[in-house]
Amino acid sequence: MIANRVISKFVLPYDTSSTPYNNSDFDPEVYDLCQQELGSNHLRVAKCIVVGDIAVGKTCLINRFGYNVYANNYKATIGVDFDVQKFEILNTPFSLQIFNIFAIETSIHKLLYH
Ligand SMILES: Nc1nc2c(ncn2[C@@H]2O[C@H](COP(=O)(O)OP(=O)(O)OP(=O)(O)O)[C@@H](O)[C@H]2O)c(=O)[nH]1
Ligand SMILES: [Mg+2]
Repeated sequence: MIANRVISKFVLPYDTSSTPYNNSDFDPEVYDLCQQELGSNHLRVAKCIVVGDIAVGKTCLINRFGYNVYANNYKATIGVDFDVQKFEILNTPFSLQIFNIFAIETSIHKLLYH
């Protein structure tokens, strides 16, 4: 597992004025749940859907986050791109599923948003 995907202490925001969250540590409930999960093979899954206007940088953001790469050439996403990143938080493994959805308004958007 990539070292920076192992999160053993709460990650504070880079700039506190740009986030509505002011937590300074994991919720006690998170500590309890992670403690209960220790030693189990159960894989937790979190999901994230990235949406936004055409060519605002959704795909670039995901590629930077997941693979630390950036490409200058624009290739429009067609349909839905799907990525999985594995993490370990407080010794509990989990997968983050990232759905990268193309921007052109189509029936699939209407289906997803309405
Ligand atoms: N200057 C600058 N350009 C960026 C940045 N992020 C992305 N781009 C450029 O913007 C263009 C579009 O980026 P994408 O990530 O493909 O955009 P997208 O939102 O996925 O576009 P769709 O898939 O069509 O919805 C590309 O040419 C990128 O190189 C940024 O932070 N700064
Ligand atoms: Mg894209």
